[in-house]
Amino acid sequence: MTETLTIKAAYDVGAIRREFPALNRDVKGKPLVYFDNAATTQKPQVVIDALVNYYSHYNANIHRGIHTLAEEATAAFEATRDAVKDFINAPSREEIIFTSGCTEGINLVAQTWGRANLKAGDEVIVSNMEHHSNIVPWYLICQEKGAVLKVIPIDENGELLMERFDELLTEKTRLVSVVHVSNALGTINPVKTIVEKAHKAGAVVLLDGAQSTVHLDVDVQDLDTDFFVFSSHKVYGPTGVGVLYGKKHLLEEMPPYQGGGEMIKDVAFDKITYNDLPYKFEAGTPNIADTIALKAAIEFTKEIGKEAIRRHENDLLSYATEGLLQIPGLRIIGTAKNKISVISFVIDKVHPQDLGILLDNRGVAVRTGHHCAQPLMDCYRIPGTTRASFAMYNTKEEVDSLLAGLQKAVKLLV
Ligand code: C6P
Repeated sequence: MTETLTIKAAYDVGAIRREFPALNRDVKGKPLVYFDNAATTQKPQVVIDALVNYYSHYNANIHRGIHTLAEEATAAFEATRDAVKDFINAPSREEIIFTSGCTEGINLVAQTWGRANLKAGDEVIVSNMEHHSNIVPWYLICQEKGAVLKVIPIDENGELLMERFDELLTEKTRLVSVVHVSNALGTINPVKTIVEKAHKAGAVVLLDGAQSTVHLDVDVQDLDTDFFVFSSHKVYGPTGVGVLYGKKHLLEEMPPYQGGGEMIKDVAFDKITYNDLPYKFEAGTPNIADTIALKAAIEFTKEIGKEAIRRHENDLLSYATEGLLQIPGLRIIGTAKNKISVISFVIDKVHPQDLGILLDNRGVAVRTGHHCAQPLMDCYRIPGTTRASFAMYNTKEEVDSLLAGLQKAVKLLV
């Protein structure tokens, strides 16, 4: 990055924006306002360059060849593992498993840890604000094993009812799997307390960090979580890569997930020895280019500084919340005290999809629908919301465009 120092000194959002080529484009003749960051963030030039550089200069398979290209590719791939280890403060690189994303990370734990440890009558606890990725894998394994899936309810503000969590925890609880930050509400959950309580009850904990990793400082040792998952594409990195962090003693005891090359030491038809961590869980040729480019995304974020980014995003959240509340008939869904920069809302007599289309006509990209969190929508008795989610490069002027678009839409539709 060329302008890092300027950015650091005064949070120069203009300089940050210049690093993201996609932000320059127009949509329907209007400058793009990209507020769908919780779905996926835009990519800075350094990430795009890392991809092009790999394919242009050292495209090779990793861990297999002894030729120069293979060694360069392996070194770059493994350097991302070290960068991720530091990014989430994991104790060791062996505990960082590359996956295709959050979804695969959770499925991996359900299919390996879950299959090995759950039996009939055991209990798994999730919450009412989970993404489908943190419901369906547990539903499947609980069905297979005869285990029971229990749900922590939420209140009207979108906060977990912690006293109900206390009641749900029993000696039968084997695992608690909750979202660190809700994608549909923005709520930051008290995950440290959840981990402490679950551990006291003898259960292990998985935290879904899909939405938290980009906004908060994640320290898996401080959280003391057993498993943590996130996706590269939500932290300014490429799609198709994710991370599963797991405590070493648990990963070592878990059976492999997929079988194939790389995850083995010795193969004979009557006996197979598995590879050491982390490779035991990385069968086949991985997503080399995108994993390498994830390191560029992490370094980019670190250079700007997560704290500065968070301050900027919080300003946008307050500014947008104030503005949205002036729109007639608008109700914010998710009013927790502790929130990240995600605002979901509904407007009386307006369907979120109509709103999404009208906003897109003005170049404003938001997400509409149930946000892959149908049980949460059922809880609020709504089919879906309109969601604006802010990233490091968004501006108050862009929020003004959203507000103007909403004012117009309400006049047209109500
Ligand atoms: N949420 C959203 O627009 P993947 O698809 O594996 O990268 O991430 C899944 C996932 C898991 N948990 C949470 C809390 C999430 O928000 C997501 C992805 C996107 O909100 C796409 S549905």
